[in-house]
Formats: sequence, C-alpha cells, structure tokens
Amino acid sequence: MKVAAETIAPLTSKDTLDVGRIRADFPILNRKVNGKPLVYLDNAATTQKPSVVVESLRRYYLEENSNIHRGVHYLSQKATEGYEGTRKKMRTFINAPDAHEIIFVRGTTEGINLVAHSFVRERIKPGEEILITGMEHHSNIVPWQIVCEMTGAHLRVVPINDKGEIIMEEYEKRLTPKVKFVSIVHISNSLGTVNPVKQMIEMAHAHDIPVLIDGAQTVSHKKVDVQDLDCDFFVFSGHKMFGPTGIGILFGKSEYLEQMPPYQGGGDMIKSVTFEKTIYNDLPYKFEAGTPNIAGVIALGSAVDYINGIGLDSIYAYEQDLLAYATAAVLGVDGLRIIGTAKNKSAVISFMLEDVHPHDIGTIIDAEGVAIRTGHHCTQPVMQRFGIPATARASFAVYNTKDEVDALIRGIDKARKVFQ
Ligand code: 7TS
Repeated sequence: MKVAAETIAPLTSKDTLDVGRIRADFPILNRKVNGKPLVYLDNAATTQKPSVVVESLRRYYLEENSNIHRGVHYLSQKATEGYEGTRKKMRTFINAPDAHEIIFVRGTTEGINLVAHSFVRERIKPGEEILITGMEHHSNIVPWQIVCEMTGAHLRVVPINDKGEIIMEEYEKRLTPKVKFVSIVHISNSLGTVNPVKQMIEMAHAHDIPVLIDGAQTVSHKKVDVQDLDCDFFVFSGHKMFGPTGIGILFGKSEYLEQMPPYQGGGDMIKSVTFEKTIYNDLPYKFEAGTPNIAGVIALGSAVDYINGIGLDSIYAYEQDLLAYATAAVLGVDGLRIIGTAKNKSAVISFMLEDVHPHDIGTIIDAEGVAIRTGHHCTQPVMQRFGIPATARASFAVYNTKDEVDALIRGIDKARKVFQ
C-alpha cells in the first residue's frame, strides 16, 4: 500500500536556517563511515553534540571540577552556580512556573520511574487503573506494569488507528472513574505522530486525573510550554536535545512534588538526619539524592543555549520541510510502505520495503555511510499493532539536509536491488 504524500501537513513557514553553519557546529558530521561521508539519521535514538556542549564538559572537568552545594570555596561555588544556572534555563525553556519544579534525573526513563513510584504507587489502589496509549515507548509501559504488579491496579491502553493516531473516542471512553493516572507520549519515536496532548490533558483533568507527558522526542523539535499544556508532569532526556547522556529533566507541579515522598535517600536530599528521624530537604533537592551528574547538567545548559540560539520555531519549520521532502522521496521507491502516516507528524519516517527485513536494509545502507535504526525501537506493541517484526527508521534533526535524504534514497534503492 502506498500512502499519498498529501497526507503530510503542509509547510507553515519558510526554511530560514543556515544549515551549513549549523553543521559546522557538529564536528562528527564531517567524518566518514565505511569510506563514505556520514549521513546521520538516527536522531530519535540520540542527537549529535555541538562543540559548545563538549567544550562545556571539558571546561568543567579541567577548570572547574568540584562538588556542588557543599563548599564555601571558589570552585564549589562555581560548580553550584553552573548547576543551578541550568535549572533556571530549563525552567525558562519549558516555561515552568518555578525553578524548584525542575528535577534533574538521568533521563526520561528515570523521570517516569520516579513518578511511577513516588506518586502513582503511593496513591493507587487495587482495581484502579493507569491509562497509556498504544504507541508508548517501553519506558512508558514497563514502569506502570511494575506499579500494577505491586498494587493490584490495572494498565489500560488507548488503541491507535492505521495511520498511527490515537483514537480519541476510545480515549474518552476509557477515562472512567477507575482511572487515577494518565501517561502519554507527546511525539512517537517509532511513528512520528504528534499527539494532541493539550486536548488529552484537558479531557483527563475534566475527570480530575493527573497526566504525565513523555516529551523525549519533543524538546529538540518543537516548543514546549508546560503551563499552556497544563500537564502535571513532563519528562525528557538531555541526549536527545544535543546534550550529554545520563542527564534529563522531570518537571512536576509543585502541589504534587511537595506531597511526594523521595525516590531515593542519601546526601543532599535531607535537612537533618538522626537515627530516629530524618527531615527531608525542600524541592527540588528532595529528589536529587547523592552527587548528581554535575558536568552533564552544566553541559545541558549549553545545549539549551544552543537550541535557543537557532530558535525552536525555525527548527520546527525547517524539519517539517525536510519531512515533506523525505516523505515524497521515499514514497518514490518501488515497494516501500511508510508505517506512521498521521496528519500531524514529526520528522521521523519508519518504513518497510516489501519483504526485505529491515535489518538487511540497515546493513546495506550502513555500508553507504548512512546511519538509520532498524528494529522495534523499544515500541514492541506498535510493531504488534501493525503486524510487523520491525521497521527501518530515519529520524531527522536540524542539521540534516535534502542531500542527505537523497543519500538515504540511494541506499534504499541499493538494498532493493540486492534483495529483490
Ligand atoms: N520515550 C520516548 C518517546 C523515547 O523515544 C525514548 C527513547 C524514551 C522514552 C527513553 O529515553 P531514555 O533517554 O530514558 O532512554 N527512544 C529511543 C529511540 O527511539 N531509539 O533509541 C532510544
């Protein structure tokens, strides 16, 4: 089955980016792989890092290394300033009302687990329900299954249609009095679907149900305003937004974070400790036990500055143009079928090429220097929904170009010729 290129949303604004200049900020994009110029199209897994982010890590370790929140000496104060400075930048980046609602975690996965255990497990009762959708990453499925096992609650799933869109009537139907929490992905990593989360949050709130948004695939592509969305929790990973690995953000509304018990105990999360009783620290420190990823936090601040320097509106418009171009180009390949044809899509194209296994496509394409991902993308239920074992997935970032799309098409054509 071929999908018409018109199913992709039309461009709303013009390409205004100097992509050549942006590419120069990412030294890795100049390297060769298998003797060919690298074409990096695995950005949904992790993005490449601009020099400023790497320089930030270097500077911290070689010039400013010290622990935070504990010393009056110069270096400790400098590290604390950098660490807390990023918290303020992150507050502005997602428009959180208060910087103490920004909790540093390891990434999206840890953020979801924190909410699952400190918030949902604390309050949910046997027979009550947690609601997710049919397009969640395993990180937004398994923590809820664990909570259900521990509490006797049930996990409910909103089905998706053949385009890879949430069926809104089914969502509405499942918002019953039994549901105590909703957790949904903003942008699907395997389908590219942009979900109408603002509307979905409003619908859940009409039933007094708090909502977590998994923003892992959102933050380097599309502006987020947690106050406008009115989400209760929002989680994302630094490494998918040009920052380092091992650092991410959990935003939570103060009213909930205040009530939640700590996720881990240790240093920094206490006000006072005796063997009889410990008084926990205030937000956000209550949730940041132990020496954190200081270098990662500081470098994440540089990543945010970098994104702001380009502007998310320009990034979004540029990537939508690239998506339209890439979609039309891949649909020109005989026997190619796109999985995930939602009306509102981010720059992710999952595809199947007749009966060629996606891993074979990935291998042939890799020999051409083109990096795409093949597999289930940690969304096995999506693969089950579409009756396929895996897809090949090209996922784009702001530094990708139409020439790189052409290289992808040449690679796919080669795979088609080899295997057919
Ligand atoms: N949620 C979504 C929507 C994701 O895409 C991912 C990672 C995660 C959660 C987990 O993020 P982490 O940083 O905690 O690991 N997605 C992918 C991917 O598409 N390919 O590799 C990782």
